[in-house]
Amino acid sequence: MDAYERITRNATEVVTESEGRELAEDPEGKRAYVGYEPSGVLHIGHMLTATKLIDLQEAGFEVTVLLADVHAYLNDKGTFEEIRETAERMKAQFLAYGLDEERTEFVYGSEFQFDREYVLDLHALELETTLSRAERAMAEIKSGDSVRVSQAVYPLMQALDIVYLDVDLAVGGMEQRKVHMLARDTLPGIGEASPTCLHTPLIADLDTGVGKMSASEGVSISMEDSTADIERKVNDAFCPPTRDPDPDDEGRERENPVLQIFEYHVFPRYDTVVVERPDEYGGDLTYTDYESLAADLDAGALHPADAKGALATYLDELIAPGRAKLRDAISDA
Ligand code: NAL
Repeated sequence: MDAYERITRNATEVVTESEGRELAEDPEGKRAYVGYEPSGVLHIGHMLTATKLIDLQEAGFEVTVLLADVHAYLNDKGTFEEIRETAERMKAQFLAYGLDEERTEFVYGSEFQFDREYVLDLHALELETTLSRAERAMAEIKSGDSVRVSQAVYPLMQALDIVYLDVDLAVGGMEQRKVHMLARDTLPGIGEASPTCLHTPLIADLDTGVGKMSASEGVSISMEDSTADIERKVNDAFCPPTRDPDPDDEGRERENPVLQIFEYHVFPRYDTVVVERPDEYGGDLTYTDYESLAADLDAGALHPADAKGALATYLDELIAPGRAKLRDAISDA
């Protein structure tokens, strides 16, 4: 796999493609960054961007993980003390998930976001940006029903962070795209370059295949889940035996979350995936790429129940180290 392919595999888009290709020419020592509002427990959305960070590290990138404590505060996620405590737990879980410790730097937003120079740049960006643009950028990120002034400042700080952390590539889920586009459009107005951005897909709710999986609604997977929780959730997941689940299901784009998790979480981390089956049902199936597994499910050669059994086993193995860290953190507290 060449560097560009590794950098962009499973990504929904790189903005722009030519900028991405330029980075891929010599990725060694380049810096990618991603930010998270600390929440304590890693869920499957965090794990999806983390898998992309692992790809980037394998391609030669250094990674900065921004523990966005001030952003979490501005988005009404608690007091600074509460946010800080959950951030420390998150850090341990990221490393347990497989980020390369040598190539990962964790930074708290509050380490630099109160500096005079930063605050002055922030005010300059506030002058550059209309309130409605800031509000639109936050549509898929903000919590609560009403928009606070803090939530309009939030995307501007996210844009500025890209400058202050001196990164070559900003990574995030597709829900971050409007913030990144705002950054690309407004940063030149304060004399800074537009950042190159890479966006990962959103995964459908496990139980319905509709919408995006999030910690707040629908069924999600997190590092808090026991092996039994994972088995139950995966077993109950929406997984029709064909890739076009319901042709009459007009207007509702239902995805197959079981296949999505194989594609975005399992295959990037395993060279071969084995679906165990008793001999009377044909014996074990071995796959080296996602497409063959999906094709078998489509063709009826792989039963959804067998696919789910294998998925639960692999997912459990992926989260086990992070789950152990979480237990340590909670028993220390
Ligand atoms: C992500 C977040 C906050 C600040 C950032 C700064 C730079 C790059 C990424 C960042 C958190 C993100 C979320 N908006 O929704 O969790």
